[in-house]
Order: sequence, then C-alpha cells, then structure tokens
Amino acid sequence: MSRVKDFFSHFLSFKLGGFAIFSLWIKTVLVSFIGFNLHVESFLDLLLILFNPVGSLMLLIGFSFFFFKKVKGVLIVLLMGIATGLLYGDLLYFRFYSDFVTVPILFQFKNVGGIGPSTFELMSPWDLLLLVDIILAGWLLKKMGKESVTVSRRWKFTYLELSVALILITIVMGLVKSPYLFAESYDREQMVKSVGPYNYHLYDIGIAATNPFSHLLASKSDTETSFKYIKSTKKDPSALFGAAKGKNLILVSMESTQNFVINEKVNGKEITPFLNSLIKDSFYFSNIYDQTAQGKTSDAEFMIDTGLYPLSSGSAFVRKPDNVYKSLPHILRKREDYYAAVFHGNDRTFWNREMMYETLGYDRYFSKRDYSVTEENSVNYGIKDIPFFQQTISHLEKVPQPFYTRLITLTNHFPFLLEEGDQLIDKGSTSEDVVNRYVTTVRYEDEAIKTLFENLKANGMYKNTVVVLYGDHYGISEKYEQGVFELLDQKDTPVNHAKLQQVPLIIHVPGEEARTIETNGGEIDIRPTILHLLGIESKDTLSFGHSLFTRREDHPVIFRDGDFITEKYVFQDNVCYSKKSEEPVSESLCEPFKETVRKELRMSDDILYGDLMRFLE
Ligand code: GP9
Ligand code: MN
Repeated sequence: MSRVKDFFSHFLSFKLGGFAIFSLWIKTVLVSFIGFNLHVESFLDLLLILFNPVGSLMLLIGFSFFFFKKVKGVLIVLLMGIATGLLYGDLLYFRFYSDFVTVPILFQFKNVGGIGPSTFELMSPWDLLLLVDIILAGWLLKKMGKESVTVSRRWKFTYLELSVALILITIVMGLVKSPYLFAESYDREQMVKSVGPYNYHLYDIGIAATNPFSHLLASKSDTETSFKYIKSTKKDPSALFGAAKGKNLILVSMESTQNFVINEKVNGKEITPFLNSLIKDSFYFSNIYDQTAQGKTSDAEFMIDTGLYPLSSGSAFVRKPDNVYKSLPHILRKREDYYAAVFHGNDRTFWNREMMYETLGYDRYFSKRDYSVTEENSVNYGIKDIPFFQQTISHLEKVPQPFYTRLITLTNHFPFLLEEGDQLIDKGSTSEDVVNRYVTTVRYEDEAIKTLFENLKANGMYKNTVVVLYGDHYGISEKYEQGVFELLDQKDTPVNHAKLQQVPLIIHVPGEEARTIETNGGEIDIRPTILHLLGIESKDTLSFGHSLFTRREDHPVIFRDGDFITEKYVFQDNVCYSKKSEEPVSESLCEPFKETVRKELRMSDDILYGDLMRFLE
C-alpha cells in the first residue's frame, strides 16, 4: 500500500511528465479516430483504442529519468517531439496509402522513391494543432526554471513495472478481441487498433529483425504440408487445356488500370474503345481482383511469375531477390524451350527488377537504356506508351520464338499527367481532378494497345501469339474514390469499394471464340490460367491460384491484408457484407473461409521467408 502511495506522491510532482503522457495520449487517440479512421465495431474496440497507447507512452516518457537521478525536463520535451513526429509520419503515410508503414518499406524507398505526390499536398493547416502541447511543454519547462524532481530507485521500478504491465494488458485485451492477432499480423489495421500505433511499430521492428532466421531454420520437410494442401486443391483440366500450346505469349501489364473503365463512357465517348472491341474477340474475365500489396506493379508481376502471394510488407522483388523460384520463365524454358524477356521503359533498378528478373530466369530485360527516351516522347514516369510499344515491336522481332514476354506500360500512372495533344477524350467532370485526368490517361493507354495489335498483325506475329492484358492494381486510391462513384453514379459503400478493386483481365487467343467469364478470381490465378492454355500441368511447384476456366466459386479471393471475397460475401476490415444486400451480415457467414485465407497466406509466407523452393528438384 505504501508503494502505491509513494508512486502517486511522486507522480504528482512529475508534473511535466504527467502532462506529456496525458497530451500525447489525447493526440494519439484523436489521430487514431480521425486520422487513421479506425473502424469501431464494438465497445471493446473503443476501449482498446482509448487504452492501448497509455503503457507505451509511459514507457517512452520514462526515458527522461530511467538513467538519471533527477527527471530531465528537456528530455521530456524531446521525447514528446519524437512521439509526435512518429505519429505525424504515420498520419501522412496513412493519408496517401490508407495503410501503416513497415520497416521493409523504409528500405525500399531507395528503389521506388518515397510518398509519390508532393508530401505538402498531404498536409493540412490543422496538423499544426499537433504541436500545441509541445509548445506548452516548452513554456512550462522554462517556467519551472531549475526546479526538478528527484526520483528514487523504487519509484523508477514501480513506474517501469506499471508501464510494462499496461502494455501486457493491452496485448491480452487485443488477443481477447482477435485471437489470431499475431497470426494475422498482415492485417495492420487490426494490429494498430488492438495494440496501438507505438506497440505496432515495436512489433514490426521485431519481426523485421527476426525474419532472417526463418531461412536458416527451414528444411525440406517444411515443404510437405504446403505440397499436400496445394495438391488437394487441384482440379481436372477443361476442354481448353492446351488450346494455345507452343504459341508466343505477350503479357501486357496495364498500369493502374481498373475494371470500371471497361465499357464506360465520358461525354458519350468510350474510355477504352479498343479494349471493348477486343473483348468481343477474347476471353474476358470480368470479376478479377487486384491482390497486390505494397509492391504494386512488382507484386502483380511476382504473382504471375511465381504463383505466390506478395509479401504483406514491402515488395518481394526488393526483399527476396536471392530466393529460388519455380517461375514461369524457368518452367516454360524447361518444358517448351521458351525464350523469356521483359520490356519496360523505366530504369533497371526500379523495383529491383534487374536483379529479380535474373533470379526469375529471364533471358533479357529491355529497359530504359534499350529505348530512345527523349523529353518529347516522355511524360510523368518516362516514355509514353505509344512510342514504347512502337520501339518494343522492333526489339520483339529479334527475340527467338516461342517467347514469353511482359510489356509494362507506364503512362497511366498517378498523378495521371498527359499533354493536351495526347488527350483523346474529354476529362471527366467529377469533383476529383485525379479521376478526371485518369480517364484521359486510360484512353491514351487504350490507343497505345491498339497500335500494339496493329503492329503484331503487320509483322505476322499476331496469329501465333497469345496476348494477356491485365490491370496491375488500382489507380484511384481510396482518397479519390468519391470521383469514381460520381462517374459511375454509384453510392460510396463498402461493397462498391470492394468491387472497384477489380482489374481487367483479357486473354486473346487467335482463333478462339470470345467468352466472358464471370468467375471470381484474382491475379494469383493468372499463372495457372496461362499454363492451362499452354497445356502444362504445374503439379510440382509450390504455388497458389487456380485456372480461371475451372476455378471453384467456394474458394475465396484472398487479399494480402486478410480480407477476402467469395461468391456471396465481401469480408472487409473485419466486417462480413452480403454482396447482394450490400449490408453487414452475421460474421458466421464469412467464418468458414477464414481458415483457408490464413492457411494460404501463411504457407506462401513460409515458402518465401524459408526460401523453400530451394529444396525442390
Ligand atoms: C515503374 C512502374 C510503376 O517502373 O512499374 O510502378 P508502381 O508505382 O505502379 O508500382
Ligand atoms: Mn503499377
């Protein structure tokens, strides 16, 4: 009892420290609710958000006296600055990405640059309020002059014990709320909501530091469970198995292209007239979802080439270029002696492509240095799509056949810039300028793809070539989505938001009859679909996804943050919605799929972190 009394009498004299903890707590809670827009589904959620920063903030401010006899006021102000800086960094990152930063992301900035648009654009004058308490603390410190609190060893220990106990209670409460909190640590919103932003960062740092050990500890026996599971999900081939055997393959990665542009008009004009006409002569998969994570374009490439899910944090291209992969180039070379190449007008190091393409087994990477890139033929990130395709064709003509190639477009990239002369359609007239511009860059990309087909017809390759066109990921982030809803005349609902994450997938096999295939699927299914058409059984690889010609509707489309979509339901931010009514429904309806989601993400991560493919023949 005397210990408690002693603690409180000390704490009362710990004025500046108490103020710091209190004000930082208020700020963190406000930023969590307003800035991170954390969804509160239950009373426990509310309690968690209110409670979870306390222990870590106490611990942080404790560093103003843990190693000293007296409390160091200046350190308190400094620590307030650090905590506020961290919180503000998180806030800016969240405003752009609707996500929380991870350690690997910080390391990948050298490959991809930091936050895309100018950081200033993400700031608001209201943000200055975050400084008010620090200024006040500085003023208090000045007023206190030489006045300082002496702290006993005993008080230090009690304080430390209390802080750690509060952190532990936070974690236990988090686990009560979500028993799979750590198994699902890829769900960063759930993590931040449960343990708070500061503990989340500590956990993330811990994971990043211990990841290398998975590689050391892995052995061949670790591949068995995954093999068993993957084999159990295989289905019999369809009649189209081998329909494109031996043909050349061209994959076109359509930058930031979402499915909503297909058959959509602005001022009476189609946004994608060429793709719309191509669909009438191709397999069009109309319910394919973007499954990429922080690795964006490279994640889409990664899924297609390896059949693995992307990493939950950072890009696998940047983080795992030294692994062994049973990639498409390797498989196609071994079975059918295909030549593999990638064409892209950007720097070789972007997304660590140069290194990763070698690992994936590409024979050649035609990058910026193989193109004539001038100021006139460039915009935004680099060479415009029309000159890009024109120059690609002459490279392609020299490549040995049969080939497996990927052509990566670039013009339709945020912030969607294009000179007037290249704008072939009116800008949109929504309240979001980003969306209005997006329409014009997509229209330009469509024109560029048309030139690709014209060239393939002109040089005779067309008849013997399968062209797979896919949107790599969303272009309009949640921040600007309102504009899309205006364009489509839709309501901003969770289910509509989920549907906006669809990307177009068109597979053009010359001579095959057109078909629109409405099966739900994702980018992870592109590889097995291609292998299916080429007539190659891929039973000996550790990879996920299903041929879209035979994919079963009871298999969920899995997103990297643990969300998923099934035939009838959308599971998003831990809420189960009915696709039909667009309303939340009982969680038990989504429950049966969760085990599959956890299992696949976990296995895919184990394969990547343990580099398990090195154990396969
Ligand atoms: C850059 C291009 C765009 O080379 O792939 O990258 P993104 O930002 O879309 O991942
Ligand atoms: Mn991209």
